[in-house]
Amino acid sequence: MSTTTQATTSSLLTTPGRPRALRNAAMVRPTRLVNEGEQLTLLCLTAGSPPPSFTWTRENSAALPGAAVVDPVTGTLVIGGVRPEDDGMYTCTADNGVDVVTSNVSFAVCPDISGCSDSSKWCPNWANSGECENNPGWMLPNCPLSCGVCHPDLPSECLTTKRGRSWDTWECSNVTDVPDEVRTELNLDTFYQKYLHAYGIPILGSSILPDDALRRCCYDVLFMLADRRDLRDSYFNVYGRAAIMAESEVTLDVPEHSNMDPIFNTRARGLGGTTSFPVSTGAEENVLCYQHDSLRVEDIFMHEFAHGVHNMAAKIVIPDFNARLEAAYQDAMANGRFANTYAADTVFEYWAEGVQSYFDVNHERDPPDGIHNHVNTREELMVYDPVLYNLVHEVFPCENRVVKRCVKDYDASEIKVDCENGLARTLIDGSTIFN
Ligand SMILES: [Ca+2]
Ligand SMILES: [Ca+2]
Ligand SMILES: [Zn+2]
Repeated sequence: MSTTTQATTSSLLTTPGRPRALRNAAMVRPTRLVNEGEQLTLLCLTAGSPPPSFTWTRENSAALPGAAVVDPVTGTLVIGGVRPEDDGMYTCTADNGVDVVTSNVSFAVCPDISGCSDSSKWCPNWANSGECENNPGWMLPNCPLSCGVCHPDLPSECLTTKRGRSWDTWECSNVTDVPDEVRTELNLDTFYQKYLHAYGIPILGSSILPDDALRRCCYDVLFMLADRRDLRDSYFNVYGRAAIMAESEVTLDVPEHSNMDPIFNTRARGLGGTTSFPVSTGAEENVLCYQHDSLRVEDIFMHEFAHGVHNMAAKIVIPDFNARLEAAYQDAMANGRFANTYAADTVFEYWAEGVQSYFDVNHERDPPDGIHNHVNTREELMVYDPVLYNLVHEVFPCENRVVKRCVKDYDASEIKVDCENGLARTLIDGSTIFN
């Protein structure tokens, strides 16, 4: 799944009588392609006694990026805000005075291409057949991305390894094994043994996850990506997926999250997807509304998936979305809105809490209790913070009403799809999911 290399000093590893030897592997998860501006984490996995010290170097003796920081204890190298020129091969060296081991990792950086787009989905095909040279008068202005006008050095994988358009179909009822072609294309760990899909976006769980938890997750993804084709295409295109942890599983059991700080095992029952770790997660006890769930009062997966829609779709597809959201957040903070709530924590939580209220699945506390306030409905959000409401509405223009996970009245539910000017292209009948 990633570009690990084995330690180059295997003879040392088998020499008897030595202190426990080092072994060492450098890796970047979950893919060797990273997007410009994102934080990149390179791991230097090792074990040994005494504990080693770590050194990172680059090929051709190039200097480490200015934004690179190495954790002296774990050896992890973090580059905050990676730039295209930071790409290439990096070498981790671990030395504990007994052994010295090295391993390499390389990655490519996809530049931000949001300011350069093709006007037709056929542009890549036309470019491949030589049309940029044969017909430049039309091609260069209409297919600037595929013709390499704006990014002549664009690594081809930045275009060709993406998945493309989402599907017009879904299967949210009949849970199956993970299809081989999906497992291969998304490099899915064998932890995942159960599968549904919403518009081709995999909905995943382990063998012990109840099927109904996967169905509810699939309904949520179907629901939250119904409103705009461009947004679900984007979530699909960056290999987006959703997963539900069984009640007995924890955050680090999710393969994409297995290298996170273990504190997330007790702190989180779901995380939003990002383009680096493109899985949005939730938990069985919450999606199925178990009585003993400590977070039962609110829909955690919808909160987390709102992060995923933001990170993997809205900010990529909608012009100036992040700048406008940030401005709304700053204005809210300056005017005391969401004081003493989680929405005030960061612009990301401001967004996700706003989405929860828009879909009437937030918790309500009045006075605010440090996490929530009185705003927990669409109507209240519209009155309390109209700018945030408008941003949420821009992403969810169909104004669909979700079936609440504790009410489960799917029979009477419909999901409008692809709404422009309030007019839906089609409808999804909610009763087809739980039958
Ligand atoms: Ca909330
Ligand atoms: Ca309220
Ligand atoms: Zn959040």
